[in-house]
Amino acid sequence: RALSTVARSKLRVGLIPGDGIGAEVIPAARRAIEALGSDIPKTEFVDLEAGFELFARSGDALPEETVEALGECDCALFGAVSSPIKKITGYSSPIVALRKKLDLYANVRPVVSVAAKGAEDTKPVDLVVVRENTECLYVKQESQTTSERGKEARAIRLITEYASQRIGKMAFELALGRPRQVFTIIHKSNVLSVTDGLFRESVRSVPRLVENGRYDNVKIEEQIVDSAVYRLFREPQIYDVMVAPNLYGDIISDAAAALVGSLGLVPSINAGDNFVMGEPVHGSAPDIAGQGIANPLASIRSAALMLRHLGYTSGADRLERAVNEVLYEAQVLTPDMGGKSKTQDVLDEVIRRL
Ligand code: GGG
Repeated sequence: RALSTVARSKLRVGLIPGDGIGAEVIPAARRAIEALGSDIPKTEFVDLEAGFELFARSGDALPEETVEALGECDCALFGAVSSPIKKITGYSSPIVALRKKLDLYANVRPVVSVAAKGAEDTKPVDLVVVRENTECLYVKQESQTTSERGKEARAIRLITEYASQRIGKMAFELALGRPRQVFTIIHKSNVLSVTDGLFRESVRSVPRLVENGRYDNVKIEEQIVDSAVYRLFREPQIYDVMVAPNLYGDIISDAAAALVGSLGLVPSINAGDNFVMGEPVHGSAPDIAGQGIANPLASIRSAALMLRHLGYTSGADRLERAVNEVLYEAQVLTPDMGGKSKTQDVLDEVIRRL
């Protein structure tokens, strides 16, 4: 469900590289957008800050100026954030907060394989994970107490009918635009019958809430999350649109990236009714940050998804086609794909093929 294509004389894009390799891949995506020329309106980029590195410097991971400035933008690109695994007083994940503040309730993550020239694609993958982006365990209401047996930690998992129905609707709309129109609800309601049960029922109720049998041709299936992961690795071709609560969607989409060669290839958008933010699925990759070898393709694809969501189809098509050609030729690839090329080389190759 693309945002309405209002006639824009200028496209204002917020850029939030975040941490680690975010500072390498987001500038690459910017260059790729700039190279589109007249396929999109004249673009203005707004550099914005957020992330753990910013928190370490300033004590604030998500400055109010960043949130306010995004309010003046048409869309944004977010790189990555590296939250520490231990609780740090005063720190909270800026990407989780941004998704909530901007009500970007859907994280849409297409996972598509592109076989290299001459290679046989034995397990072609073309699926999209639609991850609910505002609830589940990511409400981050955790607490710790002590009993006679020692420390006890608890987390609240929030699932609402409202959020489950709206993510369901977004996923059904996506399914309508895909050739196979297979729709799989991922849950664990055999164990979590209240929370996952509500997610499952709410998503299932969506076709009854829309008029004229709009989703009548969509084939609705469902799968318990653990068996879904098993089948994803055995027979990924069975999946088309997978809709999942926040945590399962996060894990499934990272795992599915293993089927298409690299996490460095998988893009996403965080989409709400009024704003869209592209974001590569990969994290900040501190092990390779600063070496100039991060794969820019997930960020360039995220830029394409963002433009498509805004209605700039020809620009999005050109970016996606150029990325797919680079993958098909398989000559200029970063080390995560088994190549020896640098971020800059891959970017140059994409731009050359635009
Ligand atoms: N671009 C995705 C990303 O940054 N992933 C790492 C992640 O999930 N971070 C969550 C966090 O650190 O808050």
